[in-house]
Amino acid sequence: FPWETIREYKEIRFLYYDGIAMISINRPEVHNAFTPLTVKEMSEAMELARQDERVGVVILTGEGGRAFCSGGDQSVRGHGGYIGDDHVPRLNVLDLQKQIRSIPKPVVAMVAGWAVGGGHVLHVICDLSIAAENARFGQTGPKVGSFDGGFGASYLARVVGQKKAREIWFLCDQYDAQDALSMGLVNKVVPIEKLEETTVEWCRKMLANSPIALRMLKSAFNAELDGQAGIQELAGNATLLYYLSDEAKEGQRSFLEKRKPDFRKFPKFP
Ligand code: 1HA
Repeated sequence: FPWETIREYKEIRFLYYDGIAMISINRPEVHNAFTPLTVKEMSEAMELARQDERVGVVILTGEGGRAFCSGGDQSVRGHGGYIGDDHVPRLNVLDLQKQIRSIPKPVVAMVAGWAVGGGHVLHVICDLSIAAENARFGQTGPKVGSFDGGFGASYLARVVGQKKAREIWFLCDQYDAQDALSMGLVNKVVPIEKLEETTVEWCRKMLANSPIALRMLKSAFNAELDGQAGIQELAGNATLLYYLSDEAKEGQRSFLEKRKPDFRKFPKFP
């Protein structure tokens, strides 16, 4: 597909094609492990994708065909977090996780090769995951001295169930694409040559559907799990829809025209 670069970055690629934004981690030599800079760039790209009215769906992936993402770069892990040029320890991938969850557009993980550790959590949080046959999944935290007890544990358990989620974290085993499909961890498995084509096809199906319906559904799926923050998202969408109505516009107009609002003419639905 003729992807165009939206913005140049050091550690990611950020591309656009036909309603789809693609954020791709570009550190294949370390299986797309992320540094604080990688995550900062991904966060900025995610925000740009959110603001860009051309974009209806976001693909998250990694370069090279051998890895989606291998989690935090252990070579820059320091005292209290992952350390960048400013010498400050950070766990900024947690903020990116929240962005993936709250962007009101579907985010699709396109997974070839390794999705492990914090990289596995990223695909778990995406709305959909499409895997190549060479995909390998797992959590490694308890092996390398880390854990993600946030979405990485609780949302994983919502996806695959409590027993399986505890197995994944406690044993740190690796799972192939078929294992992942059978536990509901991915939506589809395809040969690697078909990975991008299939992912774009799925994106196109979503792009052909009502964007507000998709937006409402994403926030509705989140609302049950995300407490007040989830309800805030859903309610924000309700406000958006209300602002589109004549009834809400009458309130605004009456204020600006310094008169009493006339809400009597609006229907009182059963
Ligand atoms: O848990 C968290 C967090 C929790 C809370 C809040 C924030 C968090 C943020 C991050 C994380 C984490 O991600 S912790 C988990 C970190 N990741 C890992 O433990 C996975 C480490 N990698 C591996 O176990 C293996 O590389 C592999 C199973 C994915 C692939 O093995 P393979 O095919 O044998 O390749 P390998 O030779 O190991 O890797 C190729 C190169 O990539 C190696 O470098 P080279 O020897 O060629 O110089 C390898 O060191 C490098 N590499 C792979 N993964 C990482 C990495 N370098 C740094 N960090 C990595 N994560």
